[in-house]
Amino acid sequence: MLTDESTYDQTRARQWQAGEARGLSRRTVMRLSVLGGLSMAVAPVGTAHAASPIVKPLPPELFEVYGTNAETKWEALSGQGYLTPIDRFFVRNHTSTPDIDVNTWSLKLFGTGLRRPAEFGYHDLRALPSESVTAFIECAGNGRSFYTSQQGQQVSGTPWKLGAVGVARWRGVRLSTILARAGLSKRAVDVLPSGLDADYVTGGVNLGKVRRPLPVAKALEDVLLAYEMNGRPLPPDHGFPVRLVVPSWVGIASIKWLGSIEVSETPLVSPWNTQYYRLVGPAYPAEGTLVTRQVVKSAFELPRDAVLAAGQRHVLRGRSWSGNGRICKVDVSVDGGVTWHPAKPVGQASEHGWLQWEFPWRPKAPGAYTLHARATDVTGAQQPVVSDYNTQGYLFGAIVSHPVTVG
Ligand SMILES: Nc1nc2c(c(=O)[nH]1)N[C@H]1C(S)=C(S)[C@@H](COP(=O)(O)O)O[C@H]1N2
Ligand SMILES: [Mo]
Repeated sequence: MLTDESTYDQTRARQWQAGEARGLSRRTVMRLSVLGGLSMAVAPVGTAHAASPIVKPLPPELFEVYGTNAETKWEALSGQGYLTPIDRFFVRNHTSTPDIDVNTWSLKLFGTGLRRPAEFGYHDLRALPSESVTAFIECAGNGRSFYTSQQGQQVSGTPWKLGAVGVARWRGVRLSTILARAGLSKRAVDVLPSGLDADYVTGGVNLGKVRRPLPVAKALEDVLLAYEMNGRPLPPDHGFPVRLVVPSWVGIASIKWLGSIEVSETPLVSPWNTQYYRLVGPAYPAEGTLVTRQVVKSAFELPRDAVLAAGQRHVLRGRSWSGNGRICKVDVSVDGGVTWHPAKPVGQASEHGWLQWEFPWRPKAPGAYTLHARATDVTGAQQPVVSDYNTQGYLFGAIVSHPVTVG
């Protein structure tokens, strides 16, 4: 089975180039100018939507809004517990949050990888054995703006700072449970979940429903069909009535407003694993590298350009997380990265969530300071000083400079 992600990607890329994958012909994809000089339009700000594309309130002290998307302000996590509260969890919508009637909603499973098609209503899912997982959902483009502000590189896409991530407690049914009920074929290779939000149209091209294939191995490992978030029914903006939660992988894998899942004995593709969510740039092969797992990151629960009083004791707080597993160590620098000191863990790190930490600091002299936090995960992966450039600015894992003023 294709559990190893780079093997998976190489295999799929080969099959796709050879015309063996279904879902989008290679020619269509090339016409959309993929795998090469990419030009991805940022969602236009404030057009075409009579109503707001996001249902929940987006007060400026909690969110920064970019068109159909809103990122959490890190200072809004200060004083909060381990989980990101729903009222401040970031939202990434390709179009708008749809209004779905749970009484007529159903999830349809079909495809050559199943013995028979199957359909589950909301109450059918609720009646199946449930499981919970604490996991972050993070946009692959989280931190993208730092490619430009720290590395001087132009990239396309929403210019997120570090707030396109949140950790929640998700409850639902394992994808493996319903695949087993539908009769999963031993020859099934890919699973393609599809959302019920409007078709995504960009640059005059309709790319259809938001959807992205997953290898069966990951689908069976730890993927959840979630109907609860932090103990409450999934809110509309986060996928009501049911979304996928694909722990540790880029947010696009966690399809919201789930409507159908195709299961196939032949590899599947969609624009979201061919045109988007590939690393394309000098450090990568010509066809690009698929993004799957997130990288290591850290953030301070402080506004950028925070003002701190000189001569007083402050406690700098923050959180670090990684798609490779739990965080083992966090170091902080208050002198622009010259000297590093261990931060103190607060509570436990979890495998798919983050680690909270703190660092006491008594700055003596007034002036401009640059804070840095650098995490290391269970695999030994540590945040680098520079992230390899890619045209769409995914996976910015480098240490982020956080300017503050001591006054
Ligand atoms: N159906 C659907 N699912 C989707 C999206 C979308 O626009 N439509 N956006 C994806 C992306 S890019 C991300 S980062 C996450 C964001 O999840 P959130 O809005 O609950 O934070 O949802 C993913 N699932
Ligand atoms: Mo995303």
